[in-house]
Amino acid sequence: MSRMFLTHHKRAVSSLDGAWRFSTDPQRVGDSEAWQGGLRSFESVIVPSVWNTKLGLLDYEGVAWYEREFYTEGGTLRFCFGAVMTKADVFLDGVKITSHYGGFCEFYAIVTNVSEGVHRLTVRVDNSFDSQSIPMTFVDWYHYGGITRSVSVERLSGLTILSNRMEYELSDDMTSAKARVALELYSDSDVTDTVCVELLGKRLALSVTLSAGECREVYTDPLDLSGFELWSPECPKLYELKIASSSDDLYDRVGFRKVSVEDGKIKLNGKEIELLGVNRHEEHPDFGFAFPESAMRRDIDIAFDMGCNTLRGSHYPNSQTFVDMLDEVGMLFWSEIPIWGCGFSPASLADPVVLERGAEMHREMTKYYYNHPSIIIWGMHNEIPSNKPESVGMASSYYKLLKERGGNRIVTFASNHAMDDLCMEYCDIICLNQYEGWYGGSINTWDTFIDNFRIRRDELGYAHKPVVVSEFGAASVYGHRSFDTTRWSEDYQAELIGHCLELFHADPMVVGMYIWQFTDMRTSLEAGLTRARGFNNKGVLNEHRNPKAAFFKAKELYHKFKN
Ligand code: ADA
Repeated sequence: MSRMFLTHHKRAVSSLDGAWRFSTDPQRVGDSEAWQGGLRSFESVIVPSVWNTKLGLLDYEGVAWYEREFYTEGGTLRFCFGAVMTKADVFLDGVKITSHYGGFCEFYAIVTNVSEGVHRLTVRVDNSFDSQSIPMTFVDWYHYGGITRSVSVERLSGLTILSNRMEYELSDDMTSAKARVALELYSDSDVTDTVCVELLGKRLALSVTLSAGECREVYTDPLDLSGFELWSPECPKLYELKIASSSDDLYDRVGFRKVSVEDGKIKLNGKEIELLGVNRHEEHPDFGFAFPESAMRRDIDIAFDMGCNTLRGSHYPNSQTFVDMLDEVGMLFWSEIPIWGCGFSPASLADPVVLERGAEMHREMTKYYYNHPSIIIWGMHNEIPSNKPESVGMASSYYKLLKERGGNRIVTFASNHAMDDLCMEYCDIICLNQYEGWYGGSINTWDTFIDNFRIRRDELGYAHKPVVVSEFGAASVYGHRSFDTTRWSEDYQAELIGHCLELFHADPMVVGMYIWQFTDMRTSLEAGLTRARGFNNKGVLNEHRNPKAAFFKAKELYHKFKN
């Protein structure tokens, strides 16, 4: 996978990015005609990309096939996909080797006894949406499709380290830690080998025996660590974690920090912190979800310039590369899965297929993103009908799952039912999406809203739960200026955002704010009917990252709040 550092020194990794053959399958005849045996007609595309950026395919939704050849010296191969939007069936030389559901997380397939020579890899991609898909049919972003993140093939032999998770507990004075590393190990043959783990100059060795084809999780003994610097936004100190067997290795980066909710405040490393943030989609109209890495870095620089100390990855896991960058620069992150609930009926909320798909996405997110110190918040879901009794099962089960698997993180969800939400038991902080002054009310009704919510929160017995306003904002068309601060003007948006930021900052109940949103972005055909240009225009930047008046307002205030 594409990361900001080399994850393997010994393991042979070959990129499969670049030109692939491609064919849409609007009639869905590929299965009956066995296209996995070879595409009959095709054009070329570049992987990673979304197919929608090909001329003529902007609104194509459905099935498409990808194939390419590659050469291997043979043996045991691991095919790694960064993300495929949304359902992938993968074939090697016409034989299915794996299927995966969910467009924003990595997955892999291991195949043994591959012969030396040239082989064909085929991927059937399906990005159709329905009442059981996650996301569902109706969302406020664009339904891109394709192989959107990098693909690679690795050659494995002997004891292989598939993944790791560093669990740690800091001492009270936060100068030492007890850490242990969970290792997911695999071997293609019967093997007994020693796995060495190195962290901060300490080294542990454990002997492991696996039988051919076995995949197992083992824990190292506890490592007593001292002398490290804490990871924080001011000093984002990262340490290399090296894991090696005699035939394989895995490198990762870890950081030590503590996030907690105490006395109605969020604390990082024991110090109160105010979250000054913005919601960001990993989307660009020229690239869709296949967001270029250089542009990621530029977005982070822009967010820093704006004065943000946090981003919300609305509304799905962002690429590992992006989160690596956040770890490096000390930007705090909220990561969530693409349950975007406006389209959810109460029946869907309780649908076992939907529940399990969401649970699996949470398991994947916590598995692959566990070691990132920048992630301080896991988001369970966004704007599900959490005022309906059917939502309680989803909220309570995801809360439990994330608390059990998510490490030291705040677990929450974004509610648009401030006054009648039934799920607020299942969050460490209360997060509200509210659009006073846009979908209803006015700029001035924000004050009443906050006061009313305080009364409700206290009546519910949640006075200890701090509040973050996870979404608020107004749309503006870039370049549309007005003396009268009318809606859709940059001036109205700047005034509303300025008012909200001052209000939230001054209120002791509110410990954080995430403006909706970082940039304008293309939205779905359905949502686009009510959105100028078919874009959600609530960005403080336009889609090309040109700043609107609201950007400068937020910049002025965020920098003021920090000083
Ligand atoms: C919701 C939703 C966002 C966006 C926003 C808006 O709160 O979570 O994804 O759709 O509304 O612009 O209306």
